[in-house]
Amino acid sequence: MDRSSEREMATALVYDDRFLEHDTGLEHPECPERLAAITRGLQDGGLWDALRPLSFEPVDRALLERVHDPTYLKRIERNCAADVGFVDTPESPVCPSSGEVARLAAGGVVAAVDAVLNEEAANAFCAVRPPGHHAERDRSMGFCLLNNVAIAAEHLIADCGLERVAVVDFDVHHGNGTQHIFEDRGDVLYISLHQDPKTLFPGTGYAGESGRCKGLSFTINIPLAPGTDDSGYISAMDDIVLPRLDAFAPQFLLVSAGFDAARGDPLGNMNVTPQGFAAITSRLTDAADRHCHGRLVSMLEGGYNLTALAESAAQHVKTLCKRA
Ligand code: OKP
Ligand code: ZN
Repeated sequence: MDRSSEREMATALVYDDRFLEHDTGLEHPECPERLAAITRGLQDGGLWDALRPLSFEPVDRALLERVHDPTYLKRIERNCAADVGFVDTPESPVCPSSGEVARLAAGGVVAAVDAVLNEEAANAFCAVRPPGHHAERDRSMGFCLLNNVAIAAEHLIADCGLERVAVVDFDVHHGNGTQHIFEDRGDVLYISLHQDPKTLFPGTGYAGESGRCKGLSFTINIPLAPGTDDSGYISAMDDIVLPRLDAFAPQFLLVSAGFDAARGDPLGNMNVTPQGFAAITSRLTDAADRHCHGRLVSMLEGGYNLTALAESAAQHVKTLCKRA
């Protein structure tokens, strides 16, 4: 096999320096330095040169409007253009370029999905910001503007014709936006592991929230006690996530990869080590191998301790590369 065809099934990377232009102001945890930490972690881990960089454009407007309310999209544009400073909540700060940066991030995850579907990459990691999983159809929450993972899932179903897409979200916070966007549908399985909502933002994600109508039982919430470590996460994966994924048999696996369950994260209270993130990730790549030829696209959500973020993301990406 020549070198170019070896590269064909590498792990793809979505990254663009323009993601650094989303300026959240002084002392905001969701800062550009997060991506700088990740790119440095990938370089220090010897992974950077093994990744296949993808090129991408801002997400298509028609796709965006299938996930988000046009009134909300206009509000993002207006608040950016008028330099209002935030959208809907001061927790979601914006600068004049934030709307365009968010559209570029969403376009990046869509390009990653296309590259994997077209067998130009085995799987992909998207080092994007702003994050997405708290963004509701019609409003911003918790640092998130556009729901990147929901846009990727909707693209797979509406544009690519898939019938079953699974989303696994291991960010320490519950992905309320992703849950709500798909809670009445049976074609997108949403599984979230997160810190007990009694103890953490956004206060949703109880085990009893399990979907509605056709979506009943296609939302799986796994609240975990503060302090949960690698062994607690691995048990939750083995006992709940993997059996549920196996029963659903997804045609594509999307991952909301937040690294704020890491030990030392300033927003979460969990104790996952970089090796723990590798163990979670290998279970996900194994599931993708069993059901969908390894098709998996992972995208960054949270993670706010820069050292832990760099090491955790590197272990996550290293594990993706092993399958490529
Ligand atoms: C975004 B992601 C209470 C503070 C909560 C919002 C946290 C958003 C996390 N007002 N702050 O899931 O990492
Ligand atoms: Zn989070």
